[in-house]
Amino acid sequence: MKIAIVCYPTFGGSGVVATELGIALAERGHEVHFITYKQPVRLDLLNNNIHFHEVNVPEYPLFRYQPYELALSSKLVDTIKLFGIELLHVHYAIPHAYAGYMAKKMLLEEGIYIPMITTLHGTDITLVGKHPFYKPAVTFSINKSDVVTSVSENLKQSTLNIFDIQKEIEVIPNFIDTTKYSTEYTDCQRSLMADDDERIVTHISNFRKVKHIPDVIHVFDRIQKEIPAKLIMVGEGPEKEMAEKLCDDLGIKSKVIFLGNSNEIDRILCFSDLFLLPSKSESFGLAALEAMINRVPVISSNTGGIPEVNKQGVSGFLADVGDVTEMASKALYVLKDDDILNEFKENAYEVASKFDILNILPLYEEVYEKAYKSRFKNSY
Ligand code: GMT
Repeated sequence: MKIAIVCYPTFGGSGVVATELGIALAERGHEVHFITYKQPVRLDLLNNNIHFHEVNVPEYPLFRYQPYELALSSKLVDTIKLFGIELLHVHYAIPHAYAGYMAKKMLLEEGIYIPMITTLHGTDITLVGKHPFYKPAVTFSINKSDVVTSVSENLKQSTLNIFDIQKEIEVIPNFIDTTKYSTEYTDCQRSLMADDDERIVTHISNFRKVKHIPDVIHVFDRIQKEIPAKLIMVGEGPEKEMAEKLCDDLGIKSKVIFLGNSNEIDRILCFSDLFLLPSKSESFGLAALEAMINRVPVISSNTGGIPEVNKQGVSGFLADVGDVTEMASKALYVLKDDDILNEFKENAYEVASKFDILNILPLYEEVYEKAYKSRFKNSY
């Protein structure tokens, strides 16, 4: 099948999921066309089955805001026609589902029907999408999608609670390509990060408020008071400066390493002993899943879809949002004893394996079939 994928090309989870999905589809023989404003960060190889089309928005002084949706829908129309694309999959409702619907309508005027799948990722619903400024347009474009999927059961329920949705929402959880994480991978260069007797605690995110970055630092502060440990903070975002200052104020600056954005997440997770994800809201928690497949147990909040990924007392522990005392106590329980830590590491891997792309990809192919067949009905 010839598939167009629209996504954000950045380090965020929705872009990562869209990119990994496109790569896997291409490996299965589909022709995949990524359409976005920059080559996605996890997409390094283009070939006969993987194409990238850049959306350009020319600056015009009259516009206070440059019309990206307009440029995207025009690019979609042109690319779909030029390559004979059969199906459109948009990741993140805002503004992708909206632009996708406009492209559908324009193409229909020319007698071309293109089914659209919209995958809801989280903040497009729970944070940004529900804002009154966006809500009518988001509701409209979800309802006009041919198939709607959500990355967790929790996100599906939130979507149904927040919006007036007439469409069925299918849950297709995020996934991981287990073959990319070889158990033989030992070139961790752990010694560059910490001494042999130190435990390594890691956090990876976009450093937005929703990630509760101060909780990461307070949990680590309590850990390092009891056992030798280092904290590795990976990512960039608005809360980073505050985080650096907090480490300074707590006198733990020398024990915290800020690495910035990285394309080598597996290398970092390879030497990590524990992953912290104390988010205020999280539809799934892809970063936690990536940690778990690298045998890193997770201490997280119990919000949103995280409990569908991190299993209490098995792959790690969950606590109420903001309960840093409980998170630190469970972190110490996991970290203090080698045997316990090793058991959690193996469990984390086992739990993560259930999200193997081989189990999830067919679910997407199924919805593609369903959407493709919908071309015989008028879904407008
Ligand atoms: O919050 C992020 O990490 C970025 C955001 C995004 O849109 O890229 O992530 C959302 O989608 C991910 C992939 O489906 C999920 O794993 C994250 O849980 C979700 N983030 C939130 O719900 C806050």
